[in-house]
Parts: sequence; structure tokens; C-alpha cells
Amino acid sequence: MSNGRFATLATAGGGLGIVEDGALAMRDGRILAVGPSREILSRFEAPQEIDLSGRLVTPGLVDCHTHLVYAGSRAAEFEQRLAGRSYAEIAAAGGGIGSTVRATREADDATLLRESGARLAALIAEGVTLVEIKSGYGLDTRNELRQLTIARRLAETHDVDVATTLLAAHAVPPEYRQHPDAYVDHLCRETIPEAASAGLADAVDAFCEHIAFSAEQVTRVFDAARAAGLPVKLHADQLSDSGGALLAARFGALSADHLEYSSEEGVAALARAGTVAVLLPGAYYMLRETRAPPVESLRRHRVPIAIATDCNPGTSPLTSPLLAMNMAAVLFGLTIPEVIAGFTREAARALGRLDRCGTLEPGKRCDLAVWDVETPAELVYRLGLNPLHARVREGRWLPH
Ligand code: DI6
Ligand code: FE
Repeated sequence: MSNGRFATLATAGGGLGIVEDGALAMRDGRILAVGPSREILSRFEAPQEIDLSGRLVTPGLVDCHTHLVYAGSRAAEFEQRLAGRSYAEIAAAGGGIGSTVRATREADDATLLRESGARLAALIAEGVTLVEIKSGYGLDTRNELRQLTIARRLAETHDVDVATTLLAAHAVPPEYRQHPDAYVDHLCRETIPEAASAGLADAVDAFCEHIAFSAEQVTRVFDAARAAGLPVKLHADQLSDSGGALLAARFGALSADHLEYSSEEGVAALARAGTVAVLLPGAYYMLRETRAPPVESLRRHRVPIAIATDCNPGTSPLTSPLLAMNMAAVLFGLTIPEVIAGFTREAARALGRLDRCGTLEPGKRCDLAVWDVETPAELVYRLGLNPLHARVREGRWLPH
């Protein structure tokens, strides 16, 4: 394909690695080369030539943090929050995550597939080629594994790659309300090993927060993940500084997510560990948080920054990567290159898949998003207009 503007993201530092009037050669679903059209067209014989008509091409978008497999809706709780009740109050009264757990346990597989598939389709319609999907609304072994199985099934019914994450340590289920440590024991002894041996989980996540699990409890979960051979990631310092960033760094986590309340010390630890900071502006917006994540400090310490939708029924009912990108720029002050890298290269890094995708470089999978815009800033600037022209997955052109 030629006559396009390619944002290759193949730069070690900042910037988007733009190739003007560029072309891309591919074979068997992999990128052979990206460069100026004249050079590429003289080096490669193309059996099929696609004219990009000056469009912008980025790596396929990577949504590296979603909870999109669940049933039911929390619109009524949203209404209560508009009337002044806090997220923590609603959770303490049995709503919040607990109400989605009830709805998810009650839903049959077909319902879960249908409702989750609609959310996944919305992400795909905005250029996503790889999405991470967490469990965390089953909170017993059978239902956690069922959520992960549905996530794997969605990768077969939709043209997208799915990375699965076991988030059984999302909340204490009602059966264990009086014995949270017994729930953690159960996860370590049964749920984590079973998910790993069934090949259903690519990683293990936990929610470290005063309304969820303590750093000590998460440590046990992470030890069990390590014993099962699975990498970890963490919901860290979202509502308070609970030492989440430090804990994630201590375990060499793939990513530490949210980070609104992380300390300077926590950020420095992430940098040393090579852990990616995943920022989730949808949750910040929906909860009307006033404390933004420490972007300046993340930059100073050179922590890689990714952005994701956090698609979930409570704090981020968001299925628009483009809106998440705009929010990251407007609410968190990220630059255009940071935002686009955050939804491509850094998101792939946060899933441990940067060797396969996330940039346009020879040898990587040819997963692209082709946009009806001329400049990267246009992608981030608009609200509610979707300029996706096509996706490309493993070299296959998928018109929008
Ligand atoms: N942090 C969040 O913002 C979501 N989960 C988490 O650990 C909320 C999930 C929900 O409210 O259903
Ligand atoms: Fe989340």
C-alpha cells in the first residue's frame, strides 16, 4: 500500500516516526518494510497495490485495560451518583462491583457473549486490533473461568486479538464478606492454578485499595501468579495511595494502572522495574476525580505511559478509544505523540506483546488502522466523529 502518511512509532524517544508520502510492503501478514513510496515501490513487486489517498496509517489500536465481559447495567447507580452518593458508599451498600457480579453469575453464556460482543464491536469500529479483557465479575472459580472462556470465544467470533487477564482479586464476594483472607487463600490454591493450567489467563491482575484488597493480600495473589508462571499487573493507587505502584514494581508487573495517588517514590520504582503506567481517563472523568495521575513525574522518570478505556459498567462505561485519547490529552495534559503512542506502542508493551505488534516495523504483524484524517492531532482532537477508514489484521484489509 502506498500514498499514505505512516505513523510508525518506530522511535526510541518521543515523536511518532512519521513517514510522509509513504508505502508499506507486507507478506504473509507481516510487515516487510515501511518507507518513502518511491523507495518501497522500487524495492518490492506488489501483486496487489492499495492506494491510501494520503490517509494516516497507525498501528492498529491496542486497548490494554478493559472489563468488557459482564452482564447488566449500572445506569441506576449512575443516577444515584449524580444525586450525590459516592462510589464507595454504593459499593459498601452491596451495589457497585457486587451488583455486576450478581448479574454476571445469573446470565447464561449466550447473553454474556451477546452483551459483551456489542461492546467489543464498538472498540473494533474505532480501530482496535488487540484488546485485553479481564475477568473479575465472577468471583468464584467457575464464573471467573467462564468469563475468561467467553473472552477467548469473542476472539473467534470477532476479527480481533484478545489478551485475557484473571482479575479474581477485584472484590471480596458476598460468600466471603466476613473472611476476606479465606477468599485470597481460595484464589491462591484453586482459581489461579486452574486458570493457568486451563490456558485461560495470559496475566493476573488485582485491585489494591482500601475498598478491595490490601498490599499484603495482593502480595499473596502475586506469589501464586508467579508460581503458576503468569505475569502480573495491578489496579494501583486509584482512590488513595495504597502503595500500589511500589508493590507492582516489586513484582516486575507488566503494568500499574490508574495511579492517580501514586507517590514520587512509587513512580521511581515503576521506572526501575520497567513497568508501564496505564492511565485511564474514563474512570477519572466518571468519578469526577480531581487528582490527575502524576504525569510530570512519570515523564521525568521515563516511565512508559499507555492509555486505555477501562471499559467497565461502574466507573468507565466507555467503548470509545478515540474519546479516551481525547480525554488523556485534555484532562491529563498528554501530548499528541504521547496519546497515540499510549494507545499503540505503549499499550502493546503493557501487554508484553511489543515484540509482535504496536509499531510499524519489519517483522511485526501487519495490524493497522487507516484513518480518514491527515494529521495525528485530528485523531485526538475531535469528539464523537469516527474517522476510521479500514483496519488491517495480519495483512487482511477490513473495510470499516
Ligand atoms: N477499578 C475500577 O475503576 C473498576 N474496577 C477497578 O478495580 C470499577 C469496576 C466496577 O465498578 O464495576
Ligand atoms: Fe479497571
